[in-house]
Amino acid sequence: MSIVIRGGTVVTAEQTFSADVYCENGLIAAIGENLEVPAGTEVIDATGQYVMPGGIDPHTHMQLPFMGTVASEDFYTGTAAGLAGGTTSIIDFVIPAPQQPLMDAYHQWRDWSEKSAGDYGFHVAVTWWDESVKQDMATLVQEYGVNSFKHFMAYKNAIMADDEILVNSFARCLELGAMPTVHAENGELVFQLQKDLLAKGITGPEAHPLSRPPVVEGEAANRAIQIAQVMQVPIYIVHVSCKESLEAITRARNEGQRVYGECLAGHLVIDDSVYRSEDFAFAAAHVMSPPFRSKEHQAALWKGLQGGNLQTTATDHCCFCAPQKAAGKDDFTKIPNGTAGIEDRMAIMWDAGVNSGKLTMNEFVAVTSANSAKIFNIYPQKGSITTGADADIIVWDPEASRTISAATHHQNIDFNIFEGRTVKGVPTHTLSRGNLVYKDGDLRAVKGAGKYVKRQAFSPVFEAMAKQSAANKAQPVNRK
Ligand code: DUC
Ligand code: ZN
Ligand code: ZN
Repeated sequence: MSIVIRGGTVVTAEQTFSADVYCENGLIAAIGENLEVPAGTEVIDATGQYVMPGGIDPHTHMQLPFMGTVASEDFYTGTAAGLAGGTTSIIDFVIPAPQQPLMDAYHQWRDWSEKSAGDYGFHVAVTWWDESVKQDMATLVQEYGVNSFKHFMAYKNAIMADDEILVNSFARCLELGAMPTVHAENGELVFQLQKDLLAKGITGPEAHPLSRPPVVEGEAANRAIQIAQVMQVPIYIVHVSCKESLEAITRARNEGQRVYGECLAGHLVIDDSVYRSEDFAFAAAHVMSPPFRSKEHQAALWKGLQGGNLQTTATDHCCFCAPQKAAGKDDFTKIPNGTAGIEDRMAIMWDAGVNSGKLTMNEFVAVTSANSAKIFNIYPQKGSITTGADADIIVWDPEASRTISAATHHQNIDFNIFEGRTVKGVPTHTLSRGNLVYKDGDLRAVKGAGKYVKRQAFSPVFEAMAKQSAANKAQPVNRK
């Protein structure tokens, strides 16, 4: 199948230029003005539109078993919703139960993800530690193309990684050339604060942000970063939601440490007033961790993106419907944590970022695809418009508008945290590996068409860090 996108303006993280883009056999085969293409090639007219890399969402949880239930969005519905919104690849999370062999969990998730409509890969969580975990990490990296491992510093008595696990796992990541990532919240503090709030009779969703204040996130981010510094390993902090953790990242980066930060579209535009709604269902629908923060933190996150201290945007897409959220009617700690966003991230980032002048179009591409591809070592296969790259492409109409609503979205959830927001700038076409999977409101996602994306270990940052460590190698003192 071949498609040519004619007359558009190509926007990548580096440059903006007029060109046609010809796609053949799933790849970008040629880029140039007035391209000559074989007869029978399908033509997309992109006049007045931007042609950009498909979005990469580096943080999703499709059909995650979590907090006594299972996320309602599966790999098909979730990746299909992503395609409708211009996201063509995801990196989801394999989360082994404590004591579950990593390989068992990995195969379980691979099985579930077979039905994906868009491309996908996995970070694998390290939720416990022994020699078998260490061995499985090597197998995952060397045979299965996993190059990142996740550590939950929260969720005590469940999947929380303590400092011993962090240190062991970070050291193993370094040996394997894999990126350690962390969910940074001090799980012990969250646990104690939850108990205190319940004891005081504050049992509703308004207690959720009180149990996870910014300092709890900042402490964990700082600790993880400092452990990574001692271990001389790079680190990626997922869903940075507040000034405190951004400051920890910024401080470390200013010292030359290789620290990366991700923020969520939701954290950039929604504030914590949602938890004080008198409508339980509305407030509970926003329960996710870390929680939405005050506007002051939102402003800081935008500056983090603008200043380059935050490099990626994601969604933490993790859907629970109202009946599932109702499990926490009398106890906020039992509300399953998670919100949706995969379908809306690109439009939110364009509308709130590019339209407001906070981001250039090139920065938009950087934070929605290219930087994730670089950090997780799949660039330029993904995140670029280059000859030979996967033909994951969006054609973007900057003048068209859409009002976001659960009534019209494709996500398998009964609520949309961006409900009623009108965004200007939407995809008119989405190509996934050269297949036209979305066209002007018509979603043509194909179950099982998504491909697993293997990611090589030892991204360039590991080489740079190895050179620096070699120069600083500790030497014993020769005593007579
Ligand atoms: N936070 C959520 O809100 N949901 C899933 C896991 C997480 O860390
Ligand atoms: Zn998390
Ligand atoms: Zn998550």
